[in-house]
Amino acid sequence: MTTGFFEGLTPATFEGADSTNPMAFHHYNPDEMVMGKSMKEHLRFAVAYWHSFAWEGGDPFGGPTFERPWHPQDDMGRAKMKADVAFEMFDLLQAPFFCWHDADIRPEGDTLAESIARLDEITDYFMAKMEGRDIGLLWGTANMFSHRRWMSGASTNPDPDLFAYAAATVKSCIDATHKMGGQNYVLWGGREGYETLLNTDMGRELDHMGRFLNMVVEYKHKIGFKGQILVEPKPQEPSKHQYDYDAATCIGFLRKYGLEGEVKLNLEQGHAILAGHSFEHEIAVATADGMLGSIDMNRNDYQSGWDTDQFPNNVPEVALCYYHILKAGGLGQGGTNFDAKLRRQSLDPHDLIAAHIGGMDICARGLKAAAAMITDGGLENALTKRYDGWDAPAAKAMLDSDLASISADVLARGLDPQPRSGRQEMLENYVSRFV
Ligand code: XUL
Ligand code: CO
Repeated sequence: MTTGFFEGLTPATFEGADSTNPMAFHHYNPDEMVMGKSMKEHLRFAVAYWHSFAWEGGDPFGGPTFERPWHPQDDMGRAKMKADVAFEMFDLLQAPFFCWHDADIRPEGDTLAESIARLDEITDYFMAKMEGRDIGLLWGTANMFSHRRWMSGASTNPDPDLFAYAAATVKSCIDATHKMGGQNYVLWGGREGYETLLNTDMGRELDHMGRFLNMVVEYKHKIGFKGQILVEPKPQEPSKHQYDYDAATCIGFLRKYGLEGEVKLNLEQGHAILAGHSFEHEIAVATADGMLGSIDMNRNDYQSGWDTDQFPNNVPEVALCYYHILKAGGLGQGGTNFDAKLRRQSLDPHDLIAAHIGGMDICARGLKAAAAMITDGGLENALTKRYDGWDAPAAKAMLDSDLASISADVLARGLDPQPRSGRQEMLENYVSRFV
């Protein structure tokens, strides 16, 4: 028996690019092989519980617009109804993964003990539903930003009791993720930052955050959790400044606290844009250091300047992201999480399904374009050519030399280097042949 929420809808199937059925896949064909792996294995799509089921459609100017039968979300019966609907949606999309925050899936208890007991109960309920279904948990995480207790941060809070509360909260979420066979555990520090430096001891807060993350890693090993620990960069929103500003900042932070071999990055398109980067820039920064863990695929509205978390719709952008991901060997234990939400006027259950179908199709097109560029080798050949001077033994040896010797050699040879074209437009034209 179903809840009836998605009445009239049947599981989306691949109908090909010529189909006009808005509830079918036109490009995402889970079993289609791309560079030796199925699309399903490459993309590892996940549905984000918070946007799809917990968000009620409010914005800074107005309250909820969605009226779902599981609202208000303050009782376990309705949490289970929400889970029933969520799994019906996973079936309709053939989604291989989902992701949650504790706060999305269980109502807050009167005490932490009650909140944890509820988390345990709802994750058991999930596991019963996962039995016999081809779906896994891509990642779990703790929401340590919505409740007022977190307003001054979690691990960076000036009050040690909050650090303790955060430690207990994260422990419960790692336990639940581990129990569900989760592939990753994510920490996004929504309030790990500051509103004003006037009341902030930044050095101390960073040390506390570094120690906290080390505790997370120690606990992971203690319980034998095999998932990756990931941090998610974002420069601001909700805090004025967040410590996990962007990929490069996070990598520096992880190195400073000895975590570079233990923690990787969950990169999000919208966060890259807020930091003044492109998404492929963030992916390239991470892959250059072997730090890519997983991605949150969405898009920001380029005019509003907010983290609007819309479903992706830009094939050329998405293609370049998957190009860098494929070049680095793929997503591994990570995946493509739709950290994306409907617009608040998109009220209907159909909208929720269509949004995901569209996002999955865009990613499939991006993946296929990326694979075609890799197979063709045009960009790689251009790179090889651009750096080919470095193949010469004398050029390589220079890296082990010193400034004075290099200078003597330059003067002796009367070197007068001539600039060469970067060929940017030709390369952009090349990419547009594939997207
Ligand atoms: C917020 C955001 C979060 C994280 C998980 O911008 O991206 O949803 O992905 O806490
Ligand atoms: Co995210």
